Amino acid sequence: MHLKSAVVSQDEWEKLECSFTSPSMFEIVIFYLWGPSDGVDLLVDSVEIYPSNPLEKSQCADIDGQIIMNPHFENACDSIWAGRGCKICKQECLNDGEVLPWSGKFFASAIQRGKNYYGIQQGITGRVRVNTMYNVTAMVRIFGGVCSADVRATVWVIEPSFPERYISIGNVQASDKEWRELKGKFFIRSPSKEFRPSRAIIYVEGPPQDTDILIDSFIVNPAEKIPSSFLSPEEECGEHTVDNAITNHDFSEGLASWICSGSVHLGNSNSNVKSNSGENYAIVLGNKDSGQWLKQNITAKLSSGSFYIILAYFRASEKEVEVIAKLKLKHVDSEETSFNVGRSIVPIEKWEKLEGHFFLTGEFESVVLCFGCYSRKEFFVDSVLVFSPNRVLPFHPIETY
Ligand SMILES: [Ca+2]
Ligand SMILES: [Ca+2]
Repeated sequence: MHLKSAVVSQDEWEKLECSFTSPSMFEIVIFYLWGPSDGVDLLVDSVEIYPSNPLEKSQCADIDGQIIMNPHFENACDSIWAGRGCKICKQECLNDGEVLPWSGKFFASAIQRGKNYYGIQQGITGRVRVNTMYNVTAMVRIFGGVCSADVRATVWVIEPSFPERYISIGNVQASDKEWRELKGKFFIRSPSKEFRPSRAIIYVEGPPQDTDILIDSFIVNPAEKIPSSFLSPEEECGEHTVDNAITNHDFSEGLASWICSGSVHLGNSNSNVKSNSGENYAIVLGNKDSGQWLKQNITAKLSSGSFYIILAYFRASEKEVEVIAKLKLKHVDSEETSFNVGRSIVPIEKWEKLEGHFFLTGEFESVVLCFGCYSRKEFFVDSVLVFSPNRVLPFHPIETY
């Protein structure tokens, strides 16, 4: 969809203003600016996109990192909060004034719920930040059906080329007699800031079907940021100890615990390449046959239903090398499968970090992590880390189900 174009110069900033109607159904919408010919830099200072109805503009602003729009259900914005498999209504009171809002004039109710996981939801794609801890406080209640039931809040995250994740925020035993506070936290773990979810939805569900969920407010605020050093192997293996699934991750015990069926040998800092950690690193020669790559069997260290992050440092011996991280996975009663879990083009002059991730489901027999490249080029490996963010954040276990 072409929006508008303008002739701009290098002398001054030019304002480009236009409007568009968003399609009613969409998976992903990408906004982009382009135009100048090759070799000419395009400078962009600020971009604002908001609904043309001025009432809604303030609700869309990211005030103090607030990611929920209409958090108190006081505005009539049907498209912001939506039913998840059921209908939602805006209410002033229920049962002749027996149920009144906890605050303000209105609350919402999710009605005609056919399943216990039906409820109320809001899309937070684009507003939610990764690697940021969010605090959640919601006032909830139930109506009709049972007099007490568990109400849960969850974030559903979809990322490119990655299985969807359900991150549990928290739950509360809700009552039909009073409003109760649902408190929780959530954190969308990502290997890097650039790696953003293509879709994120926050939702509330839980009680038996036909019991209405009432919700008066849903507040989400950023809590504490995880320092970026958190993702660096040196830091993590030092101060914040993570549960590294890799044994002898820095090659300090030579090649112990590593499977070296191809051409693998040990290098050390006495040569002209200084190791990335400790004294040693591995030197691997690429091979078309990935069976000949550097491997480690990590089956015993992993558990099903968990998300894992891989971090490792690589460096090329001569020219730059495309290094690939593969996982060879054998499930019970099925053939071994292998898939790429990370990839990086590494230079000769410095150690380059490779970041990857994978998700394990089902009952597996063996999991082997492999590093290699398909051409007969030589590269160095050091400081290998495979960990589950669940275990790094004991104060907020990420549940995946
Ligand atoms: Ca309210
Ligand atoms: Ca080392």
